[in-house]
Amino acid sequence: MAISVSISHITPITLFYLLLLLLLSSTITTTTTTSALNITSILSSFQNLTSFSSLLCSTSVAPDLTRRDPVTLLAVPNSYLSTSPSSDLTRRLPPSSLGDILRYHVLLQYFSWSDLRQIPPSGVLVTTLLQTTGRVHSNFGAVNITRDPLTNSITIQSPAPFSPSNVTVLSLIKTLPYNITILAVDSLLVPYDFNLLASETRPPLGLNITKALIDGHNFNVAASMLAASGVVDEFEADEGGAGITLFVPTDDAFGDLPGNVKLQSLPADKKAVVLKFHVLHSYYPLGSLESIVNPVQPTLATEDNGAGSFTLNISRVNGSVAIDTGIVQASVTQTVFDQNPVAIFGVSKVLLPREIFGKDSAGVTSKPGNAVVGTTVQPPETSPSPENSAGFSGPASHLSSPPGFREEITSKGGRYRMQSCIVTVCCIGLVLVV
Ligand SMILES: *[C@@H]1O[C@H](CO)[C@@H](O)[C@H](O)[C@H]1NC(C)=O
Ligand SMILES: *[C@@H]1O[C@H](CO)[C@@H](O)[C@H](O)[C@H]1NC(C)=O
Ligand SMILES: *[C@@H]1O[C@H](CO)[C@@H](O)[C@H](O)[C@H]1NC(C)=O
Ligand SMILES: *[C@@H]1O[C@H](CO)[C@@H](O)[C@H](O)[C@H]1NC(C)=O
Ligand SMILES: *[C@@H]1O[C@H](CO)[C@@H](O)[C@H](O)[C@H]1NC(C)=O
Ligand SMILES: *[C@@H]1O[C@H](CO)[C@@H](O)[C@H](O)[C@H]1NC(C)=O
Ligand SMILES: *[C@@H]1O[C@H](CO)[C@@H](O)[C@H](O)[C@H]1NC(C)=O
Ligand SMILES: CC(=O)N[C@H]1CO[C@H](CO)[C@@H](O)[C@@H]1O
Repeated sequence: MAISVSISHITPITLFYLLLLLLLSSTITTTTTTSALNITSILSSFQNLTSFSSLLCSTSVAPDLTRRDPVTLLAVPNSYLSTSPSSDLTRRLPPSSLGDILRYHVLLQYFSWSDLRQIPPSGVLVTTLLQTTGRVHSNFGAVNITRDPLTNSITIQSPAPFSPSNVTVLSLIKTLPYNITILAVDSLLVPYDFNLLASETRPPLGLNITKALIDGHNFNVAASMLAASGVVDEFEADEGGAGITLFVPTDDAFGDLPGNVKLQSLPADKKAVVLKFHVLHSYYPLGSLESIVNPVQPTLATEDNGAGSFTLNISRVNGSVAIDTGIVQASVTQTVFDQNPVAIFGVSKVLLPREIFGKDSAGVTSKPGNAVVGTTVQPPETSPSPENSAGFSGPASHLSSPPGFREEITSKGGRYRMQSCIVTVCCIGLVLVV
């Protein structure tokens, strides 16, 4: 965005415009960086991490990382990765096992350098991406970070007593507060009791999801929608990697949809987005869902539409797992299928994304007096999408005042909506001044 203003033309109004442009461009920058936490490109500027970076790609762990922040990544520099014991692991293990070991290097918490300096000698327990796969026992997918108070040296190892593998932090490579920190460590860290052989020989499940749903009797509508839209092939392809978790509405749930929700008449691409909104890109057995650390979970629809959108809020309510889309509250009613790496749960309601079915969105034809979907009434989407943040020059079209700030301004992405609200309010002010 090049701004050239000759001095003679600077008037209070021009200044006002400049101020607005500044505000707006800061909004745009933060928005683009949110959706672009690309670990491969961050690591590419470090010559001594090229091998580790290519391992992340060859084991398909890198794409898992774009959907996770905040994270602290334990990276092994080339010189350490090429020597024993790390080199033995990279040479010996198949990509699936190596992928799980690398997931153990992704801590699901942001640590600044000073946070690390304040770690107590008794240590802190931090969950890793490996824990979310359900492929480890108890909390062996977590790490215990300890600091020696005398030398300040930081050691990371499994919380299991007598775990043989440990790593020492060498240096801070990079930190982007409060999303990602990359630390150099002196070796690959092997999770305790990690059954290298088991994941090595884990056969591809090759589950036919449509058939599993038809066999579950209660899921015929979902089964036919999945098969007709073709997304089921995509889900089955995702059975590798970190696995998948599907929430499948019962036939009753489809029957109970309010009359103003025209799910079947959505265009095919939107219908596919709604279906992908029912799937998490990790294997979560019921126990993991019940104790989920991060309630707001990205879905497969998030991957196509950008970080912060199409998320599900998963929590434990009244002893069962509740799923909140912002406009629909559903609960998990049964386990249809659970075999690592695929979990399929029945849910009591169709999970309607507020991005499509929120008030004033295209998916709902609202008739006054008709039943409102869910309980919360959503103001129209005001987050700066590429079209309306870039095209600021055409003022009139985007200057409508939102009826109010969104309720969940603490959630991810909320801050940008807040910012855009401020911009909108400023714009209205400007129009009044002019
Ligand atoms: C990340 O960046 C690399 C190049 O820097 C590119 O090849 C890759 O496709 C990007 N990945 C994503 C998920 O954007
Ligand atoms: C890796 O390279 C970066 C600069 O590119 C440097 O700051 C860092 O100390 C190096 N780390 C190791 C462990 O060699
Ligand atoms: C972490 O390690 C420290 C030092 O070995 C130990 O005292 C502490 O109990 C460990 N914490 C956990 C949760 O395992
Ligand atoms: C880490 O491992 C090394 C070698 O296996 C061992 O000598 C050292 O005591 C371990 N450190 C801790 C803190 O467990
Ligand atoms: C999956 O099962 C359904 C229903 O039994 C069947 O129509 C479909 O052909 C199967 N798909 C594959 C890839 O075998
Ligand atoms: C998620 O849902 C729970 C229970 O409904 C609620 O307490 C919590 O505030 C929600 N969190 C977010 C970020 O929406
Ligand atoms: C939880 O249980 C209480 C009492 O049985 C009930 O009033 C409430 O509506 C339930 N909440 C949800 C979210 O199901
Ligand atoms: C690159 C990135 O994701 N940046 C985000 C880090 O987190 C803060 C909020 O904690 C956001 O404002 C940034 O956009």
